[in-house]
Amino acid sequence: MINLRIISLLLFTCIGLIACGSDGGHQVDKSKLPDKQEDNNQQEKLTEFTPVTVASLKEGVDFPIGVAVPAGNYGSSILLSEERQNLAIQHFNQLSAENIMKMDALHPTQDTFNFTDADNLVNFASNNGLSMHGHVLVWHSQTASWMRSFTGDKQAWIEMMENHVTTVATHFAGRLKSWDVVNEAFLDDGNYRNTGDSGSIWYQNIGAEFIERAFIAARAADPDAELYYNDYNLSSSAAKLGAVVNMVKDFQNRNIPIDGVGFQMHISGNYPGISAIKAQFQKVVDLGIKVKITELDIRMNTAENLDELTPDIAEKQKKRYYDVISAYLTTVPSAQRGGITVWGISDVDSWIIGLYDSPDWPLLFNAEFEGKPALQGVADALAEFK
Ligand code: 9MR
Repeated sequence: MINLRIISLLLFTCIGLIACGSDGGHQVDKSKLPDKQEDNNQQEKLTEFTPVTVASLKEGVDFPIGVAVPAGNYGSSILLSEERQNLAIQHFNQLSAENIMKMDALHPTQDTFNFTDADNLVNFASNNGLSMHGHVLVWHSQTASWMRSFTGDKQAWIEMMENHVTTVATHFAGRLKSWDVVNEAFLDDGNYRNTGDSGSIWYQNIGAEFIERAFIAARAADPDAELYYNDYNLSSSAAKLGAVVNMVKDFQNRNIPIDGVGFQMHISGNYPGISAIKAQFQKVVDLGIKVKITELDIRMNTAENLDELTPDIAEKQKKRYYDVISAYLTTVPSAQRGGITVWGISDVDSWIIGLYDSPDWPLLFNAEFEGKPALQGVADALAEFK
């Protein structure tokens, strides 16, 4: 009873202080203070985009600074676009194929592999001094239709999957720096992706064992490539990253090869928070393997409902890119940096476009292929912490 009284007395006092505004115990008459919030807003309203003076993002950086690019039959193929080629060569030292090294592209029928488009891209990269990150050997999405209708027992499925991994990794052996070996095998709650529309034919037909079998086959086919497990929401979901960490520990105990974890990082302007991102990176750093940001893009129009990118939002995006890159560089020691890849060159190429009702500008270059303030944010963080 007495306790209750004391609690309610405290509560009333607190509510009173909050209502009046409290400054270290003194009551403050808010009406006499300038409206700080409004002042700040007025100060922050930008009428122009802040200048971008980045000569080359990769300059002086000793780890991969990558970008995903379309190739093959995709409309905006880098091999047909001088603007994209120029920016890729000027700013980046690594490429990922956005689509053309996926299962459906490389292995259209059970007995046919089609390496032409991917070879053209890999040759373009090496002719211009860029390394390649392979994306992706085994994924539940963009599988070939013959794979989805494949029938056979568990052993037959294992052989079918291993044949894909072995043939593809052997074909590119010595030409790729690294591979996403398995992509998105876990759900956000930490369970294996299994049934439903976005279920995994690999898990359904082989079980969790498909993951280690893919890593073993990839290592045997290309002993020098770094092998990554790659997934989205790893910087926000403790349950999902927890499952990945447990898998890596299990692999390490049983000598299954794995060199790193790929954090896709399709994120927004305000989520996840920077301290959460750092804490999640740290969990993989603690395993002694590499951390790679594999698919970075930052959506900015999740709440504002804008028609076009304003200087203010561009500035927020610049700070957000700066913060994310800084978080990576201050958390991941040099020896464990697998690098940073953005998922596309120009905003017009982004997979985000068309996904939502409102437009967005998630990347480092605008529709005119000019560097955005976001580019400056990345460059500033690299210069400060690399
Ligand atoms: O950017 C890719 C887009 O062009 C494809 O239509 C899409 C199909 O699933 O895949 C996109 O890339 C994805 C990547 O391969 C894996 N992580 C998520 C990426 C964005 O969806």
